[in-house]
Amino acid sequence: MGNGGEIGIIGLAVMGQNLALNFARHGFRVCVYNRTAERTEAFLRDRVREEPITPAYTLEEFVRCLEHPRRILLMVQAGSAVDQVIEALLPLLEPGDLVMDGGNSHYTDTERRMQRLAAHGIQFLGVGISGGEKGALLGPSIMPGGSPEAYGMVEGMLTRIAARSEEGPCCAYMGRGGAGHYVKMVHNAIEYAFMQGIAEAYDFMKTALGMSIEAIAETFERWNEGTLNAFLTELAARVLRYRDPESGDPLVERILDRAEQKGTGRWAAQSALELGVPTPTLTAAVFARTISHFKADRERIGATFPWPDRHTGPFSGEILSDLEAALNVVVLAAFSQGLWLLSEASRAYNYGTDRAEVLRVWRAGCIIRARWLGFLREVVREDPEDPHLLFSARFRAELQRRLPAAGRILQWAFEAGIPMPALSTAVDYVLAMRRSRLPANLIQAQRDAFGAHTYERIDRPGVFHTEWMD
Ligand code: NBP
Repeated sequence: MGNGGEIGIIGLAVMGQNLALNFARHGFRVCVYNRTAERTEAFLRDRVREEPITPAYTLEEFVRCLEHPRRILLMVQAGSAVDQVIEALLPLLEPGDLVMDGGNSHYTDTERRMQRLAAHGIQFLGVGISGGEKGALLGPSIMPGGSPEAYGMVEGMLTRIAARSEEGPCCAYMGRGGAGHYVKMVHNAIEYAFMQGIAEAYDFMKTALGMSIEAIAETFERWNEGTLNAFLTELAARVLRYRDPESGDPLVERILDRAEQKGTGRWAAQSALELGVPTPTLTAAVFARTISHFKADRERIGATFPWPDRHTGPFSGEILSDLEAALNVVVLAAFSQGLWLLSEASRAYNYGTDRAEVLRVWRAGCIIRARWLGFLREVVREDPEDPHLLFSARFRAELQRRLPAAGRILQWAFEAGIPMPALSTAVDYVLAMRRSRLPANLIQAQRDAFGAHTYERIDRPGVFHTEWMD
């Protein structure tokens, strides 16, 4: 141990700056480097005060600034930038050094980079970080994956800067290889579904019930006091309450209805398809954003496709509690699907991911932090090997008592012309998973009839083919 930096951060956009300040405010000596020197200078000038942060303006200087073995966190744009920085760093590093990628990298890229660096004796961790810029500064949720030895080199530091819940620091080892980035990807997919569910509830209140934006905000605030207590529920209310300084109207009503995405939700859907794990609600949330992009097409089609668009009622006073129950169904289905996907990925890729630890790490600091997480963790701990939350009687009971309300909301939504893809897939998912016999027998018969694909029978073992057209 010397006076060198205990951690080096490359990339000083919003996340890198805030993480550097977070480490430094916890007493760690930090060295920072950014490709464009002006950004480093602006950071030091505008944000660094007493914190032990040392700038470097070349990679050579940066590497010299760090004590051995070096611990370096990359916070650059996901994609080719990560490879470029790694290639530039590689000749400057020594065996035993550790590089971490804290961006939203694809888990297969992480595995590839891990192998590339391992060939040079350099450790690599793929570190999922959630919480946005505020979380990075005040305490994010941190999901590191890679070798246990590499994690051991930074465990103390990462747990110090992480958010804390009543269950401890929101940082834990997520497993081998690309597990950290895989868990972060699933986190983001659940985030997509949760946000889509919230957007559908808002649409229902606005379009079917004709509620004012204020009344909708109030409803989310009330829901935030109950089982839907979550960062995203609270955020929805806050965003709805914000008024456009120019017009005085709720700003949300002036925002173009085209939702962007950076890829993690799509990657999760692709991975689910590859692994054969049904994640219809997570995937529906990705497609909902995709459909939102076709604004001009929607306007053109809608102009000649009349529908009531506003329910004529009468609504019972129970409708908002039905809607609250329906959003709970979306949230529970999203977690159920995400955790199933994690279970299968851990098995297929040999991650060794402990899903109870994942849920503990998601308790605070991250975007999907929610009251349900404590309950979900208990359910997973009942039988950690079970891929399905649906195998738990307690979990099923929570869904079952809300399903009729969710069904009523879907009926009303249909009449009012409101698409609710997150809710309808959530309900379908539960209905399909509780059904011992699905109509897949007819699909098998047709496949055999047109393509001789064969089928199995329920009354005797074997593989069969029939000449159906005779
Ligand atoms: P950005 O994703 O906007 O990346 C900007 C940084 O990447 C700058 O420091 C830039 O340097 C650097 N960079 C680029 Br672009 N190309 C480079 C290259 N070829 N070589 C070296 N540096 C390069 O920053 P961010 O929003 O802070 O996010 C960082 C990572 O964290 C991303 O992977 C992001 O997905 C992830 N993340 C972000 C959030 C969030 O809320 N923003 C939350 C969780 C995770 P320059 O100054 O020289 O252009």
